[in-house]
Amino acid sequence: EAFFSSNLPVGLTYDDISLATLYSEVLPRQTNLVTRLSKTLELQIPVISSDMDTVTESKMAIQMALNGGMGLIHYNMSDEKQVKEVARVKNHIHGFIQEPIKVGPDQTVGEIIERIADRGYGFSTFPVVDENNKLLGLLPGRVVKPRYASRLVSEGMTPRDQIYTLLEKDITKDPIKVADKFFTEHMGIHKLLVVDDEDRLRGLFTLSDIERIESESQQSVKPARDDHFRLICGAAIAAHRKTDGSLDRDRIFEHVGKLVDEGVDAIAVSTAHGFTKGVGDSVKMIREEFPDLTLIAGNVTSAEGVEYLADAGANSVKIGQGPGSICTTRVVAGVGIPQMTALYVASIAAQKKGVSILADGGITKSGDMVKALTLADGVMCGSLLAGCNEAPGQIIEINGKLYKQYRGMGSSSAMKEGSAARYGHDRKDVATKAAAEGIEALKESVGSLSGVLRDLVGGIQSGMGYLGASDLAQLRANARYIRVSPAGQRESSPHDVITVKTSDTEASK
Ligand code: RVP
Repeated sequence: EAFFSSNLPVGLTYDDISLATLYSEVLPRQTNLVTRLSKTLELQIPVISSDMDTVTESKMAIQMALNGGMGLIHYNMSDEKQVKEVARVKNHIHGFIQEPIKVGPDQTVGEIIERIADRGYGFSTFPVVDENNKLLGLLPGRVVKPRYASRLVSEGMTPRDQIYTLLEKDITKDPIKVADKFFTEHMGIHKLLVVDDEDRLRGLFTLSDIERIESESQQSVKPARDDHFRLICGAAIAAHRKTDGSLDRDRIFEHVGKLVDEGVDAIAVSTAHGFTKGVGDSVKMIREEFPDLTLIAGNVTSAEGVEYLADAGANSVKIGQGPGSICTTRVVAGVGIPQMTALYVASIAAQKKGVSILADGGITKSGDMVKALTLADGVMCGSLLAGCNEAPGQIIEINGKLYKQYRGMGSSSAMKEGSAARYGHDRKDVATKAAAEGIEALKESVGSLSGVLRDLVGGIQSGMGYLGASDLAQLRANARYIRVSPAGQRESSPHDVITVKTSDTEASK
């Protein structure tokens, strides 16, 4: 009956609606974009880069965090490689480094050079400690050279009695200020080690970090950092299965455990269909073993799906089935819900359960972000970021134009490399019968991520200004939606003119 009386629920997406303006005293630049995904995870801007193999590896995740957001490292690689990618982000930049990378006196300089390349360290000076973590010296960058590869660390290090140190108990109040004063007083010194009463290494400061922190405090958007002042980083995992199809508990624990050891800030159990026993059970298992870890899970597009994953222990649920620019799930499988409607039903369930939600896929401009953020706590982007220099892959030139590859994780080529699990298949399926749910595409090369994010964030701030919202909670509270007619949609983009200059980036279309 409902079917014929056109009482079927309506599915609306970003372009189907517009936001009504409200009286405002808020200037866009005064808005605060901080968002919270769990009790422990806060981002400075509500933007996350997708866990896709043409979007997020360590380079992208580092820049996302430096710009206040978070990258979710994809899982189309071995567990070990992914752990290393996370380590690269967590080691990238430091204030007071509480667990500094150290070396032993009996290692060769060659071994240290190899480790630097392997882990992607951006520094080459290391404290030297004995097996009890007692400070023996400092290996200066100027001796970490291939020429000395066969020499021992102990031969090249500056000995203990010639190194400046501070006592841990003397820096408890305002460590950054103490370090800043020290570097001003000691011209030419770039590393300051911190030790305990027994001369065991407890941490270190570097001059460049202290200077960066000072310049950051003057920027409007701050980097997303953890309690130890390291950049925030997330990683996606599959619901690992054994060959008989049952969940591989040991592998899940081992994989997550290693990521946690590296300091990962969020784990996402990331699949195309999250309202499933496999995803629910994986989340439950991880929650029991890692009670304090921020867990993201998905994807779902129903209230029941959100509640199911929240009950399993997820802190944040990814919403989106079929909206992605490279996604063919709706074409191939005939399922999915347009994104604004999906977010709406999900947001009600999320509020009830006290979890956050992420709007994943289908975002093509900053206006879509503003609309999504009236219902979600963050947005997840693939297509908007895949053309950035920091996305994996080379820039390709075609007829004088520059592009980067962008492919769906459900495309057959990506599934062959490991993402089949996300779509409920295994590698054997892919070789024979799995239907691809994604395509391979190109994105125009758009330069550095910070430029792209600046435009996107600027757009979000403008939207908030129009709605009189000084923070994201107010944006959610103030939103009033207008359904846009087809003529209204035409009116919404530039029309009836000959375009001379398009906007500088797609973001501000
Ligand atoms: P978009 O930003 O519109 O490019 O969408 C990116 C999102 O699309 C991802 O975060 C993911 O949820 C989804 N995706 C990734 N691969 C595929 C696919 O092959 N179908 N879909």
